Amino acid sequence: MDGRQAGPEGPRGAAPSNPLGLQSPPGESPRILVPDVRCLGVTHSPEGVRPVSELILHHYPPSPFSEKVRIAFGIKGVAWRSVEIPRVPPRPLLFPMTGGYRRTPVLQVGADIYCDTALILAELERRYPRPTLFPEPDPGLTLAFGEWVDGPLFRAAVAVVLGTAAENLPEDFARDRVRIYFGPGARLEDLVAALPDWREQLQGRLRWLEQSLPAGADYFCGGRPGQRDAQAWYLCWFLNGRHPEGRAMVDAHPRLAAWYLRMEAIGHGSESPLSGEEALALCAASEPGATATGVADNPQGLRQGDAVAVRPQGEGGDPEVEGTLQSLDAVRLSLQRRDPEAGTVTVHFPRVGYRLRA
Ligand SMILES: N[C@@H](CCC(=O)N[C@@H](CS)C(=O)NCC(=O)O)C(=O)O
Repeated sequence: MDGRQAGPEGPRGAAPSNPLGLQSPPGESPRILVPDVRCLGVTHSPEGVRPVSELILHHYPPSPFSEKVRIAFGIKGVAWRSVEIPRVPPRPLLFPMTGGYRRTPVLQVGADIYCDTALILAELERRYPRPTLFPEPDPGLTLAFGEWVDGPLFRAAVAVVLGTAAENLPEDFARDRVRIYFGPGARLEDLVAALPDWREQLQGRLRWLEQSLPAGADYFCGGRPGQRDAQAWYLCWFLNGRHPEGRAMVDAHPRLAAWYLRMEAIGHGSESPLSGEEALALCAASEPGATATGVADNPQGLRQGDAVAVRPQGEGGDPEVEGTLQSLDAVRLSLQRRDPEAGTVTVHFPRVGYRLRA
């Protein structure tokens, strides 16, 4: 399987009807349907970008951030390979490729590794432009919406889910997750004690979600699902699956409740399993793809080939990934690494939300 069968030319692909190959639904101006995706580092070509290799997602089924990517695969209708990783490190078959990046999920395409769902979705859009994840004219707002869902909204949901399930959580899992989402000083007992407050924090934001869904529209940006839907979906999916009253919290909002059913029907595209060993061997046998950009002028004065270290911003205790700087611009940064098991790998991160240092 090469990921192409249901890709841009696959059953959900649309015949180009404008210079960017985006299709206009009846009654809508094509101009409005051409999103300015330069902020994603995405350049649409009329032909689209043919995938050179299959999409391999390293994830575990209950992972909410992974669900964001899985539903995006469904929206695009692509074929992908699924590698199931442990819920808690160590991850000895994945870390040789990522250099120790510890968040989930990770997308692998040959010897290119994409970290963070923001970048994974941008890369998916680059490789499979149609149907677009950005049916709206303001993709910057979608990215900012995503940062809000992944930040304050997700943290409130995690607090309510972990706080409610506290007595039944495996200790190492609970300690790990409280640390990465609430910082080094946080304790599960504090989440439990503050549960009534966290519930209100969550409910107030779910109300904002409802108010972001236009009345009469099937999806967040109108008639077609896109990245805003993927963002909102993973959060509601997480609540539904992990909190006894999660579905009721969503269903308390009539527009969200109806939208949830539409999203549920989208599915995950065409998924087939792959072992971690096979994915690592495939990485070792591949060369990273060429990156288009060099290193842009930057306030730290970093240059191509410099030894650098990258980690998510914040106090989650994430380890740094080390490598040599290969490319950098306002959207993404890419490191090259050599590993005895994985070979030469390029590891890509979004620029926003990651701390880069020499
Ligand atoms: N900003 C990251 C956050 C990802 C994240 O926090 N994922 C959770 C799983 S849903 C995680 O990494 N948990 C710890 C782990 O899997 O080791 C992204 O968008 O990919």
